[in-house]
Amino acid sequence: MRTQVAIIGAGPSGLLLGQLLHKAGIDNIIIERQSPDYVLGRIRAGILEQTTVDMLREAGVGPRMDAEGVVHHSIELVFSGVRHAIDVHGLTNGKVVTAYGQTEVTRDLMDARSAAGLTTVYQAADVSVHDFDSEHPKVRYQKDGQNFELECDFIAGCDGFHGICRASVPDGAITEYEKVYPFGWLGVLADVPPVSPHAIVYGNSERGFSLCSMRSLTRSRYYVQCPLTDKAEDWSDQRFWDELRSRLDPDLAERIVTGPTLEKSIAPLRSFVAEPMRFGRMFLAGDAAHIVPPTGAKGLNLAASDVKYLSSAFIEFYAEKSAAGIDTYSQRALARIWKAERFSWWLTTLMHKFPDTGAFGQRMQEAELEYLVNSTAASTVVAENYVGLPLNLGR
Ligand code: RFL
Ligand code: PHB
Repeated sequence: MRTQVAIIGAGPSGLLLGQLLHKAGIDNIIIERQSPDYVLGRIRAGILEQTTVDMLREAGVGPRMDAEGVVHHSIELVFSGVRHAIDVHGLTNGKVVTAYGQTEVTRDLMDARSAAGLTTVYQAADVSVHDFDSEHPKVRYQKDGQNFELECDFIAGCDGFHGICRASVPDGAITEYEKVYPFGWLGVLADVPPVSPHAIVYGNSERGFSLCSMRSLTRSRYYVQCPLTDKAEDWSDQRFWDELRSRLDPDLAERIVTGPTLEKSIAPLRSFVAEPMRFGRMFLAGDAAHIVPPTGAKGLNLAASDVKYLSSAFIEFYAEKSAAGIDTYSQRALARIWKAERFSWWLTTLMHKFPDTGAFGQRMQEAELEYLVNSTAASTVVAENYVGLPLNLGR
């Protein structure tokens, strides 16, 4: 088998890259370890930046997102038991974010891919990448007990944090930066109307962080910070709702509609960057190269911006026979990534209770939050990062 670009991983990065390349007439095959149902069953991101929305439209999967996504003009911060709005739209000359679940983005991209008749090999076992330091890279895998080899011009490593592409790079050719946070997020999904249908609510309280988000006007997504030693089974629905209420302001606590949860899981929080993102003819994109704690809602959006740079680079290579985009991919992508890493780390630090926060640390967080919501300059910093920094950033 042969293709121009072999894509490892059918998460949002791999599927979006595949679609954009296809639109530009570039042949690609996706190799994915899991089944489509498994991929769709992972409840993750919910907030899309305008750049991501624009790219999804460009990839031909705009209509359902435009019909069902909920546009947000502001975010809200709760601290010291009081809620404050940040007018993101007003502070950024009209920019907004859209609530539309990663599951739906993935489903739309999968549907577009199968409608276009493109090949995705699901449930591929023992996937491995070879010869990416030469002009003839190869991907090997097993499917239904048989061995396959895929020859290609380029490999796109879109296989997430635990994938094999980054792990196949020789030691010494890659530098990794990492910070692991001493807590996790317990997230639930419930078919109840969101308590704040027009804003995402981030809460700082002496009991820890909380977040009120949504998937639609009838489906809510809520999170509370929890110890990493907790198990989702430790948390009955009642315990979750009581804990969430205790971290919100009295008005939201009273108005929140509770109900049976459809999903409950705990995610660890991590900041991680691997440099560079290109190794000969293999390129990393999305979670394969970097992780942010979810506080800034940046993970999926960074995956999309990587794919923007990478798809343009491949298009330039095939259409104009120019390697300029390929040669600058890593540098361009990392310039945006580090800024989103900084924002996500800063917002995580500001909003969570750390083991050493103590009463002084709590007061420092509250003082910073108080300053932030009362200063147009500080609110603008939050707003412009939240909607997403421009794609063209210098280093
Ligand atoms: P993914 O989604 O992990 O997909 C990688 C795919 O590669 C496959 N794979 C392999 N395939 C073949 N061979 C192998 N050896 C393979 N190893 C792995 C996997 O099965 C998988 O299908 O990475 P991708 O595409 O880069 O997408 C990244 C996003 O999923 C991630 O950044 C976001 O979900 C992060 N995130 C959020 N991002 C946002 O922009 N906004 C948010 O509001 C937001 N909220 C979140 C989040 C992540 C969360 N969790 C659970 C980590 C909330 C949470 C709770
Ligand atoms: C979500 O809706 O899952 C979500 C929203 C905002 C975040 C993280 C996750 O910062």
